[in-house]
Amino acid sequence: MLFSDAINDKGVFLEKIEELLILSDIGPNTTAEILERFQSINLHLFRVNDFNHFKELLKQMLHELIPPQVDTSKIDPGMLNIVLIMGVNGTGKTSFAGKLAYYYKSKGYDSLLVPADTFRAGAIEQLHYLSKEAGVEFLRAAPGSDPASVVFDGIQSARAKKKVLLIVDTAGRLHTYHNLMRELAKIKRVILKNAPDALLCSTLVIDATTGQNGLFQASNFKESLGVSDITLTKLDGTAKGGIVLTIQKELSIPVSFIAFGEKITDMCRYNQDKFIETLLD
Ligand SMILES: Nc1nc2c(ncn2[C@@H]2O[C@H](COP(=O)(O)OP(=O)(O)OP(=O)(O)O)[C@@H](O)[C@H]2O)c(=O)[nH]1
Ligand SMILES: [Mg+2]
Repeated sequence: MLFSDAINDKGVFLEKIEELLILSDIGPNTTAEILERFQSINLHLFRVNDFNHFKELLKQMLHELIPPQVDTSKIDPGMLNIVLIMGVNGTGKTSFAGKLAYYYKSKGYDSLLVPADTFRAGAIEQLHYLSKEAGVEFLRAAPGSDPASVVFDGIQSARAKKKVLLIVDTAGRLHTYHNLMRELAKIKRVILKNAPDALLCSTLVIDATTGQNGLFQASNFKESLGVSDITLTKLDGTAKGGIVLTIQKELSIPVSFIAFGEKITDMCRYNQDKFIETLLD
């Protein structure tokens, strides 16, 4: 192969890499960073006629750029564990609450599901239905009641019933975004005040189909409320959800679970190696 052919191939392959990254939703900044790294690699190091070699290099780069996966399976059976599920409207929070209860039940950890979305008509019943599917208890709450009071009741009830896990579903949309953040902050204060000894995990649910907006959501929730980890939903569609790699890289928030369907079993732990593999398929 002539040297000029090699240069041409490199250019074509880099365009393909760029396309792959754009389609993965990893975001413009990380895409630019990766392309820059490719540009700085000596041409002789490339097996220029082998696109799979480029892909392998890309995987290597992603592993270097993204912090290594941390173990977020932190249920401590010796104390009360609380998962506060947060996120914007429609990301899959309530579905995830049911899936999580089912998942932990299968691991031997019993939970109480708490409907702190008292705002949206039907949200309480939706969670009640899921609790029956998951085979776990559900805390009754009246529509329109104060979500922080519901969480307070949930903490007392979980303690009385010696539950290992309290899973709190929250609203995604209130009259304004500001109100949503204020309500979540109040819920968090109630948890910290009334269960200071509990292990609290504040999980942000991000919908893979929202693409780049995921970074904006993660940044906002982190700043306003603190985020322990992320669950990425709706990976059963065409969206690849690569934005979580950029979220891990730029905001240092780990990913714990992925959801890929509407059934209660359509969820599993996040596996970074597998995720990157699928992303580049
Ligand atoms: N395809 C698919 N659909 C999902 C997934 N997770 C949730 N859904 C669907 O997305 C829609 C919204 O899910 P919810 O769980 O109600 O979302 P939410 O965040 O609780 O919504 P709000 O409480 O209104 O903010 C429902 O139709 C769910 O069945 C998923 O992983 N894949
Ligand atoms: Mg909901």
